Parts: sequence; C-alpha cells; structure tokens
Amino acid sequence: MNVHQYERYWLIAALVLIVAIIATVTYGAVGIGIAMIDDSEETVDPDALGEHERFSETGTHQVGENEYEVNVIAWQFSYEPGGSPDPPIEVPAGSEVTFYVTSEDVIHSFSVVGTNVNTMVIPGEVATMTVEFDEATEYGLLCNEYCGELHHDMEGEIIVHPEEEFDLFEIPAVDAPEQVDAGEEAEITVTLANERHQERSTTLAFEFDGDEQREDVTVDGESTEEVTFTVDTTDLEDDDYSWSVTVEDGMERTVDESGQLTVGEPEED
Ligand SMILES: [Cu+2]
Repeated sequence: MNVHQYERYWLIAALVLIVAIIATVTYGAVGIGIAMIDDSEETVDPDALGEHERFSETGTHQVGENEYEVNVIAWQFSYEPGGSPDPPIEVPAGSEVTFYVTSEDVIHSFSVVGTNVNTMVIPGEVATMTVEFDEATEYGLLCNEYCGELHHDMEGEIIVHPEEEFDLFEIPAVDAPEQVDAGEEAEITVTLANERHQERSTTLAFEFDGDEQREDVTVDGESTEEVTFTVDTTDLEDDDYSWSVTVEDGMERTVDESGQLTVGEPEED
C-alpha cells in the first residue's frame, strides 16, 4: 500500500502527540508527588479523635534529629493547632516536617499559602505531607474547600522559628499544697519537660501574691527537671492566694500552670 509522504508525516505527528499526552498525564499523576487521600492507610474515627493515639496529642513533636511531626485537626472553622483559639503551628527552620491532618466534621483543606502544600482534609482519613522548612519565616494557612457559612474565616498560621530559638517545653506536673498554716513554708515543685531531643535552657517565672521568683533551668533532651519554689507565709494574713508558673521559652508561646494556696484555716462554707 502506498501512503503519501505528507500523510505519513501527519501520522507520525499524531502518534507523537498521543504519546506526549499520555506521558504528561502520567507524570502529573505520579511523577510530582501528588496523591489522592485514600483509606488504604490509617483511618480514624472523627468522633473519637480525643482518644486517638496521634490526634489526642495535636501539635508539634520531634521524632528525629531534625525531623518533626505535626498533628492537626481541622474543624468548622479553624485548625487545632494553627488557627484561633489555638496557637499557631510552630516548627524550627532547617527541619523536615510531616503534617498529619484530619477533620472532625466536614471536608476542609489544609493549604499553606505561597507553597505547593495543599491537601483536602476528609473526616475519617489522614492527609499526610512532608515539607522541608529551610528558613525562619511565617506562612498563612487557608481552607480551600467550602465548608460552611464561616468558611471565609477559616485560616491559620505556621511560624518557622530560627532553630536555636525553638523550644518544646511542657509542664506535666506541679506538686503544690492546697493549704498551709500561717507562718509555715509552702513548697511548690514544678516538673519541666523538654520534649526536644537537644538540651535546652529556659527561665521559670513563679508568681505568688504579686511577688516573682525566677529560676534558670537547663533540661537534657527528652527529659525533665524539677524546680522547687518556696513561699514564706510568715507575713501573710489568713486568706486564699493564687500562684502561677510560666515558662519563658524562646518563642511567644505561653506554657503555664496556676493554682491556689490557702494560708491558715480553710474558710467554712
Ligand atoms: Cu474549611
């Protein structure tokens, strides 16, 4: 069969186009790391996130030298953490961060403004993304899926701190008496946990009845230190006094605990 030369050119051009289209679609689907959320991995019960191993501990956790995991719950109409009333998501620069995001109500999205981090967040499913943050900066967080009447208010923030300023302090326990007799000393022992893998230093500020005591503490990586503050009640009248203890970490995060101390006989109701 004789095929005209021009016809042959057109046949070849059409074949090249078909191959190019298939290659482009395949690359877009699997080559650049875009994935659909599916239930082949972890599924969660959106009504019981408080009991879930991962989502009962929302926030940033260090899992390796420079590796962190951030667990986030999206809800109508904010992110926990990330959006109000929760604090922003905070991670250190020079780190590799894996986000695990789920929803407790309807479909949302987790989109980091100005980056290609953008995923749908589906109740029952866990969206997972690993991102490298090289520099200290701030990113906005947005919901791109219409999720209800206050969808336009659904936003948050990711703060990337300089590595040397990044702390993960917690106060897991405070041992404090509820009552002391007038003239006695009261000892308040604060347990400070450093959840970073590196040794970190900070200052604990203890406030009692308007007086402040400060104590510098250094805590090894992944361990705790106990700091005891002593209150002298000699010059105090019988009354209820409140105390608070605050960790002054390198960030604007406020980690604190507070309580009450009764000096003298507790008042009868
Ligand atoms: Cu939303």
